[in-house]
Order: sequence, then C-alpha cells, then structure tokens
Amino acid sequence: MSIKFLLICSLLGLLSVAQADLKFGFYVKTCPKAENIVFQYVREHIPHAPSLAAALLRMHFHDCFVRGCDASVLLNSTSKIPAEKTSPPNLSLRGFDFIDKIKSLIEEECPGVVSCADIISLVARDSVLVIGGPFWNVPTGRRDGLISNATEALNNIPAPTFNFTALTKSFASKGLDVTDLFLLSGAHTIGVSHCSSFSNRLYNFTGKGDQDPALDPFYAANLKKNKCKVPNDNTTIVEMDPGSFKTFDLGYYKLLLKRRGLFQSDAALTTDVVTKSSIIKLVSSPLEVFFKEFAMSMEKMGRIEVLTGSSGEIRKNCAVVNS
Ligand code: HEM
Ligand SMILES: *[C@@H]1O[C@H](CO)[C@@H](O)[C@H](O)[C@H]1NC(C)=O
Ligand SMILES: *[C@@H]1O[C@H](CO)[C@@H](O)[C@H](O)[C@H]1NC(C)=O
Ligand SMILES: *[C@@H]1O[C@H](CO)[C@@H](O)[C@H](O)[C@H]1NC(C)=O
Ligand SMILES: *[C@@H]1O[C@H](CO)[C@@H](O)[C@H](O)[C@H]1NC(C)=O
Ligand SMILES: *[C@@H]1O[C@H](CO)[C@@H](O)[C@H](O)[C@H]1NC(C)=O
Ligand SMILES: CC(=O)N[C@H]1CO[C@H](CO)[C@@H](O)[C@@H]1O
Repeated sequence: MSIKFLLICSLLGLLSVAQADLKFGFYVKTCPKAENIVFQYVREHIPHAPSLAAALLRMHFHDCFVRGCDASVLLNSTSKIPAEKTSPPNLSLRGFDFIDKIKSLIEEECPGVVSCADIISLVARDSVLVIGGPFWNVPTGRRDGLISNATEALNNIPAPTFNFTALTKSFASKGLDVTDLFLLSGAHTIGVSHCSSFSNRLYNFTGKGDQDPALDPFYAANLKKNKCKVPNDNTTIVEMDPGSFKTFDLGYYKLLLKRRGLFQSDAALTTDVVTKSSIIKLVSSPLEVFFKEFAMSMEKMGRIEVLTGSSGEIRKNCAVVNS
C-alpha cells in the first residue's frame, strides 16, 4: 500500500467524519427562527399539559434507538410494512399531534428545511426544560429516515423485563455505556406506566402466580389493591415516581434504593454493585449534579446513528416520506 493511498484514505475518513457531524445552530442561516418557534410553542403549551413532557422525552428515546434519531418513530405504516408506531413497545407513545403542529409552523416559516428528527430532539429538550428539568445541548442537522419497521422497534427498544446484562448490551449496541444507562433511566422520574408493563412482577413472576422478590412487598400489595387490580390491565396507568411524577428530581433513584422501581429494568440498576454505588452517590449529591450528568448522556443519545449531509431527506409531513 502506498503512502499516497493511505493519505487519501485518511483524508476521506476525515471528510466522512466531518460530514457526519451535527452542529450547533445548523439552521442559523437557512431558518433562523426554527429553534425559537419550537421553544415558544413548547413554552406556551406544555404548562397546560405537563404530562406530555414525559411522552415527548420518551418519543425521542424510542426514535433514537431504532435506526438512529431519524424521526422513523413518526412515520405511518405503509401498504408494505407496519411502522414502529404499531409495535407493542409503543404503548402510550403520545404527542404525535404536538410534533405535527410545530412542524407545520416551521414549514410556514421555511418550507422543506428543518427535519422532523431535529424537531423531536428540540421538543424533548425544551419540554423537559419548561417543567423545571435539566437543559442539554441539542446540536442540529439531523435528516429524516425513509423506513419505519415495527419489527425493528421490537428488536431494538429494551423491554421492561430486561436484566442488567441485557440492558448493558442494548445500550452498548447504540454506543451508550453503563453510566449513560443509569443516568438516562432517570427519565423515569417523570411520567406514567401502564400496569401491563410490570404486571408480571405483581402476579406471575416465575409462572407460579408469584411476585418479584426484588419489589418491595408492601409497595406491591398497595399497587395490587389500589391500581393494578387484575393481571395484564393495559388501561390503568401508574405514576412511576408517585407524588412527583411531573417533577424532574431525584425521586426515581430514591425509589430504586427502596426497591420501588416499577420495572425489572429499573430494579436491575441496583443489582450491579458499581451502578448501585453510583446511584447512592447521586442521591446524596445536589440535584444539579444529576442534571449536569443527565444532560451529557442526553446529548450523546441525540447523536445515535444520525443521518446527515445528503442522507435521508427533509420530510414535508412527519408522518410520511416525501413522494
Ligand atoms: C433502560 C431501558 C428502558 C426501559 C426498559 C424503559 C421502559 C419503559 C416502559 C415500559 C415505560 C412505560 C410504558 C407504558 O406502559 O406506558 C416507560 C415509560 C417512560 N420512559 Fe422508559 N424505558 C427505558 C429507558 C428510557 C429512557 C432512556 C428514556 C428517556 C431518556 C425513557 C423515558 C421514559 C418516559 C419519560 C416514560 C413515561 C412516558 C409517559 O408518561 O408517557 N425511558 N419506559
Ligand atoms: C397517519 O396516521 C394517522 C393515524 O392513523 C392519521 O390520522 C394521519 O392522517 C396519517 N397521516 C398521513 C399523512 O397519512
Ligand atoms: C423489518 O425488519 C425485520 C427485522 O430486521 C426484517 O426481518 C424485515 O425484513 C423488515 N421488513 C421489511 C418489509 O423490510
Ligand atoms: C439476563 O437475561 C438474559 C436474557 O434473558 C439471560 O440469558 C441471562 O441469564 C440473564 N442474566 C442474569 C445474570 O440473570
Ligand atoms: C402464570 O404463568 C403460567 C406459565 O406461563 C400460566 O400457565 C398461568 O396461567 C399464569 N397465571 C396467571 C394468573 O396469569
Ligand atoms: C389490552 O388488553 C385487551 C384484553 O386482553 C386486548 O384485547 C387488547 O388488544 C390490549 N390492547 C393493547 C394495546 O395491547
Ligand atoms: C400510536 C399507535 O400507533 N399505537 C399503536 C401501538 O401498537 C398497538 C398494537 O400493539 C396498536 O393497537 C396502537 O394503535
């Protein structure tokens, strides 16, 4: 191999890395008002519907874990293929109209410029911010994907029954480490779950009609008496951080230490000694420490397998690919 060849290869390498980069203020010249349109809309509407903040944060997660942050989560099914939206992990995904509304406001301002993928990222950040949560950086320049496949959602979104090993593997496959895992799980400090997402822990943990011994038995009894009264109830919802499920705080981690995390995937974070001690440390630190660390992991999540440059497209309507 000649030196020249190697040089060209490394230049090409640099070029493709540069091309794959998101940047801050990507729309400064092409649509200077875009980020502000998102923020103003969120600031005006989320305070009237604060539970949507959780749904929109979760939407960003589900988008990024399937084909990268490419707004594939927003696409409708086609005659050829059922979309991610229709896959079981989508239960309770909400806020599609909210994104569509912002997209249409931005399209009025500058048609065909701002991607749905960037809108999801910005909306998730701004929604958490206006409910008093952390701020994180959202570099922009993501482009929208062309494919949404329900089976891929099922295969890529970690299940609430996952143990620590399975969670670690799932996150590693997206370039996220164990620190990102326990910090991003902190998103469960806001929002709700359907009983069916953890019903097995209350009613049939090993197929013998038993409970998960890792769940506080008093808490389990309370949930069965007052909330999840029958197995697999998929209509009743439960606050994940009861009493402060609209507040971005350390409540989730405090519950984990009391064995009151709702999912096995939550409880799993305390089965690893290193992660457990990180949680103990986080809980006894000022809230700002959690905010700062969560912010770093969110920025990282927002970069998963993004489409940039001339890959993908800028969708006109977030629910369908351009024709
Ligand atoms: C670590 C693996 C994770 C698992 C297994 C998991 C699982 C779940 C499940 C089962 C629900 C309840 C769905 C329902 O029954 O309605 C839920 C809700 C939620 N998840 Fe996660 N999740 C994980 C990580 C994350 C991450 C990384 C984020 C965001 C950064 C996130 C944000 C949320 C939010 C905000 C809700 C509440 C949604 C609402 O109130 O509508 N989760 N999660
Ligand atoms: C996408 O699906 C939703 C729900 O079925 C429907 O209301 C909406 O009109 C569809 N959007 C497009 C552009 O087909
Ligand atoms: C959807 O994804 C699954 C799993 O990767 C794959 O087997 C299947 O062929 C895909 N469906 C279509 C229509 O591409
Ligand atoms: C974690 O789950 C995987 C997949 O279900 C299983 O193979 C493995 O044995 C489990 N690990 C532990 C430590 O329980
Ligand atoms: C518990 O699980 C076992 C094995 O999967 C099943 O046979 C049984 O019907 C389940 N019981 C309930 C109450 O769901
Ligand atoms: C909820 O449960 C009912 C009864 O088991 C079932 O028919 C329905 O399909 C479930 N809905 C969802 C969204 O899973
Ligand atoms: C929003 C959405 O499309 N929800 C779908 C989620 O998946 C179930 C089936 O698992 C559908 O019934 C919902 O319509």
